Amino acid sequence: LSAQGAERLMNLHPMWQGPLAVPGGDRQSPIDIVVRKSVLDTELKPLKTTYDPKTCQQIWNNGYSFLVEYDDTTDKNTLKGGPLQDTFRLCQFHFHWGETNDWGSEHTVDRRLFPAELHLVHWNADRYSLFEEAVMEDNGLAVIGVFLKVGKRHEGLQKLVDALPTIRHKDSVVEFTCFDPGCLLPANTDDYWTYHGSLTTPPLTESVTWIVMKQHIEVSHDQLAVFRSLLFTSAEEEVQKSMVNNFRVQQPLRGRTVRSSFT
Ligand code: SG4
Ligand code: ZN
Repeated sequence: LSAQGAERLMNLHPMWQGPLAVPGGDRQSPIDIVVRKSVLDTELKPLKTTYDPKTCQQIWNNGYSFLVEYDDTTDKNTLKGGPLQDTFRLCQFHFHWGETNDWGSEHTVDRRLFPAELHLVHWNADRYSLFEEAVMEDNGLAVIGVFLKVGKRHEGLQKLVDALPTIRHKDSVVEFTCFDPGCLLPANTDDYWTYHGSLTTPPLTESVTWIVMKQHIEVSHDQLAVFRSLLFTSAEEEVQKSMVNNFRVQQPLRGRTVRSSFT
């Protein structure tokens, strides 16, 4: 899939039509991570995640991806350490994926595409009082990115996959409880790349510290096929569109450094 091809696929989606709240700047995401150019930073700490499955609330098809949302009114789901100075709270996670297994991730590693990518979205609760506020601010968000590869079935993911048929259409929401987001992290979270970037959908604000895991997780082809059975469209629309290729094209690095926690 060429960059132009992907841009064309993306621009067909209504989310990308109309003016953007903030025009693209100098630190946009996603990017290609060039391993040879990433710089080892020995000051980078291991990541510390503490998640409480009981704070999981609902699963939602927002017409672009599906989101699993958490209660973020208290400090029950936190991310600290790694490149971060502050404590960040999980509000939701979601995925991006392709129409086939040949592409779908937003980030790439030495130009290698993965079939899907998980984003665990956290906001800075030390500095801000709401997600909506943090989104607009420097150092407001920290997103963990995890690549998905096709292989054996992922047991943790299956509970989520089983819920997807109930939120097939845009704007459907169902209760979803007791899900540990930590089960979607790779075994090794000590090895990661980090850089300063943006949200990958409008408003594209440059508020994100990206933490991209070196190790991927494995999911089965059938599990990804259920992702692809979701729809971009609501039940009322005449022409139904499969939810696939919901990723943004790569953005220029523009002098930024990608740091790595490992050699
Ligand atoms: C997906 O579109 C989510 O559905 C959005 O969640 C999310 O926006 C957006 O991706 C961008 O997030 O980690 N890929 S990303 O940069 O988290 C936000 C909602 O619209 C603001 C709630
Ligand atoms: Zn995302």
